[in-house]
Amino acid sequence: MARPIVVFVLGGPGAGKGTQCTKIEETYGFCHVSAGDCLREERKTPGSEFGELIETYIKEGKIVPVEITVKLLEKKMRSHGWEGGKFLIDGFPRNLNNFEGWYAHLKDAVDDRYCLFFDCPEDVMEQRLVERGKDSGRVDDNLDSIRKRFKTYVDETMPIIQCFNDAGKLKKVDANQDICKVWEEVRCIFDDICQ
Ligand code: UP5
Ligand code: MG
Repeated sequence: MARPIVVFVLGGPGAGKGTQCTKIEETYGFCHVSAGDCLREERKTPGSEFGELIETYIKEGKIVPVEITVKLLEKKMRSHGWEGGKFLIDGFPRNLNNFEGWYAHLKDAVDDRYCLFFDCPEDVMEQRLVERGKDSGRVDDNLDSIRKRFKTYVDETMPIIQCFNDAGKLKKVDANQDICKVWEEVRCIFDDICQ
């Protein structure tokens, strides 16, 4: 039975994860599963017992407990077909709780090969998010939430990125370039992965 291939996609808020995942999906046939989108979808589901918690965590830039997130991710993956699938898991795992929870739940069920990391300076990410916030409708695209997201990213997510690096699984991209240039770097990596 062919286990699904998983590539995690990390980087700060506004680094361009979603933008590049869309391109990878179109070009390389990976299925793009955004943890943030899964949580936002759950938040909107009538009667969800987690709706309020998710809303608060997202506004505060805090990381939702993995018991909630990992089930949503697995459900989304399975809805696209499991065996032989290729998935981009965008914006996860964001902290140690996510990392351990994922491996406790899915360790032998998936083939998680790499972590694609979009490296971008904070001032550039802030500018992008403030601009997007003018019409994104996202509750966390305001300066107060953006700064909280940055702090969480530095304190909790960067150590996880370091773990992938130590394990020899990190593929780093310079995300402080225009979208086409970033895409050129991403393509080199995926041409290699998909050989
Ligand atoms: N843009 C993109 N690339 C550009 C480039 N190269 N040059 C110029 N502009 C560029 O891009 C952001 C904006 O920048 C867009 O306007 C784009 O056009 C432009 P995008 O591709 O959306 O960046 P992305 O990295 O995806 O930014 P996003 O805001 O989605 O990042 P976050 O990581 O903050 O958001 P996410 O949705 O993953 O998570 C939101 C919250 O959910 C978290 O803060 C947390 O509270 C919660 N969460 C969890 O609790 N657990 C999880 O596992 C996941 C999320
Ligand atoms: Mg995103």
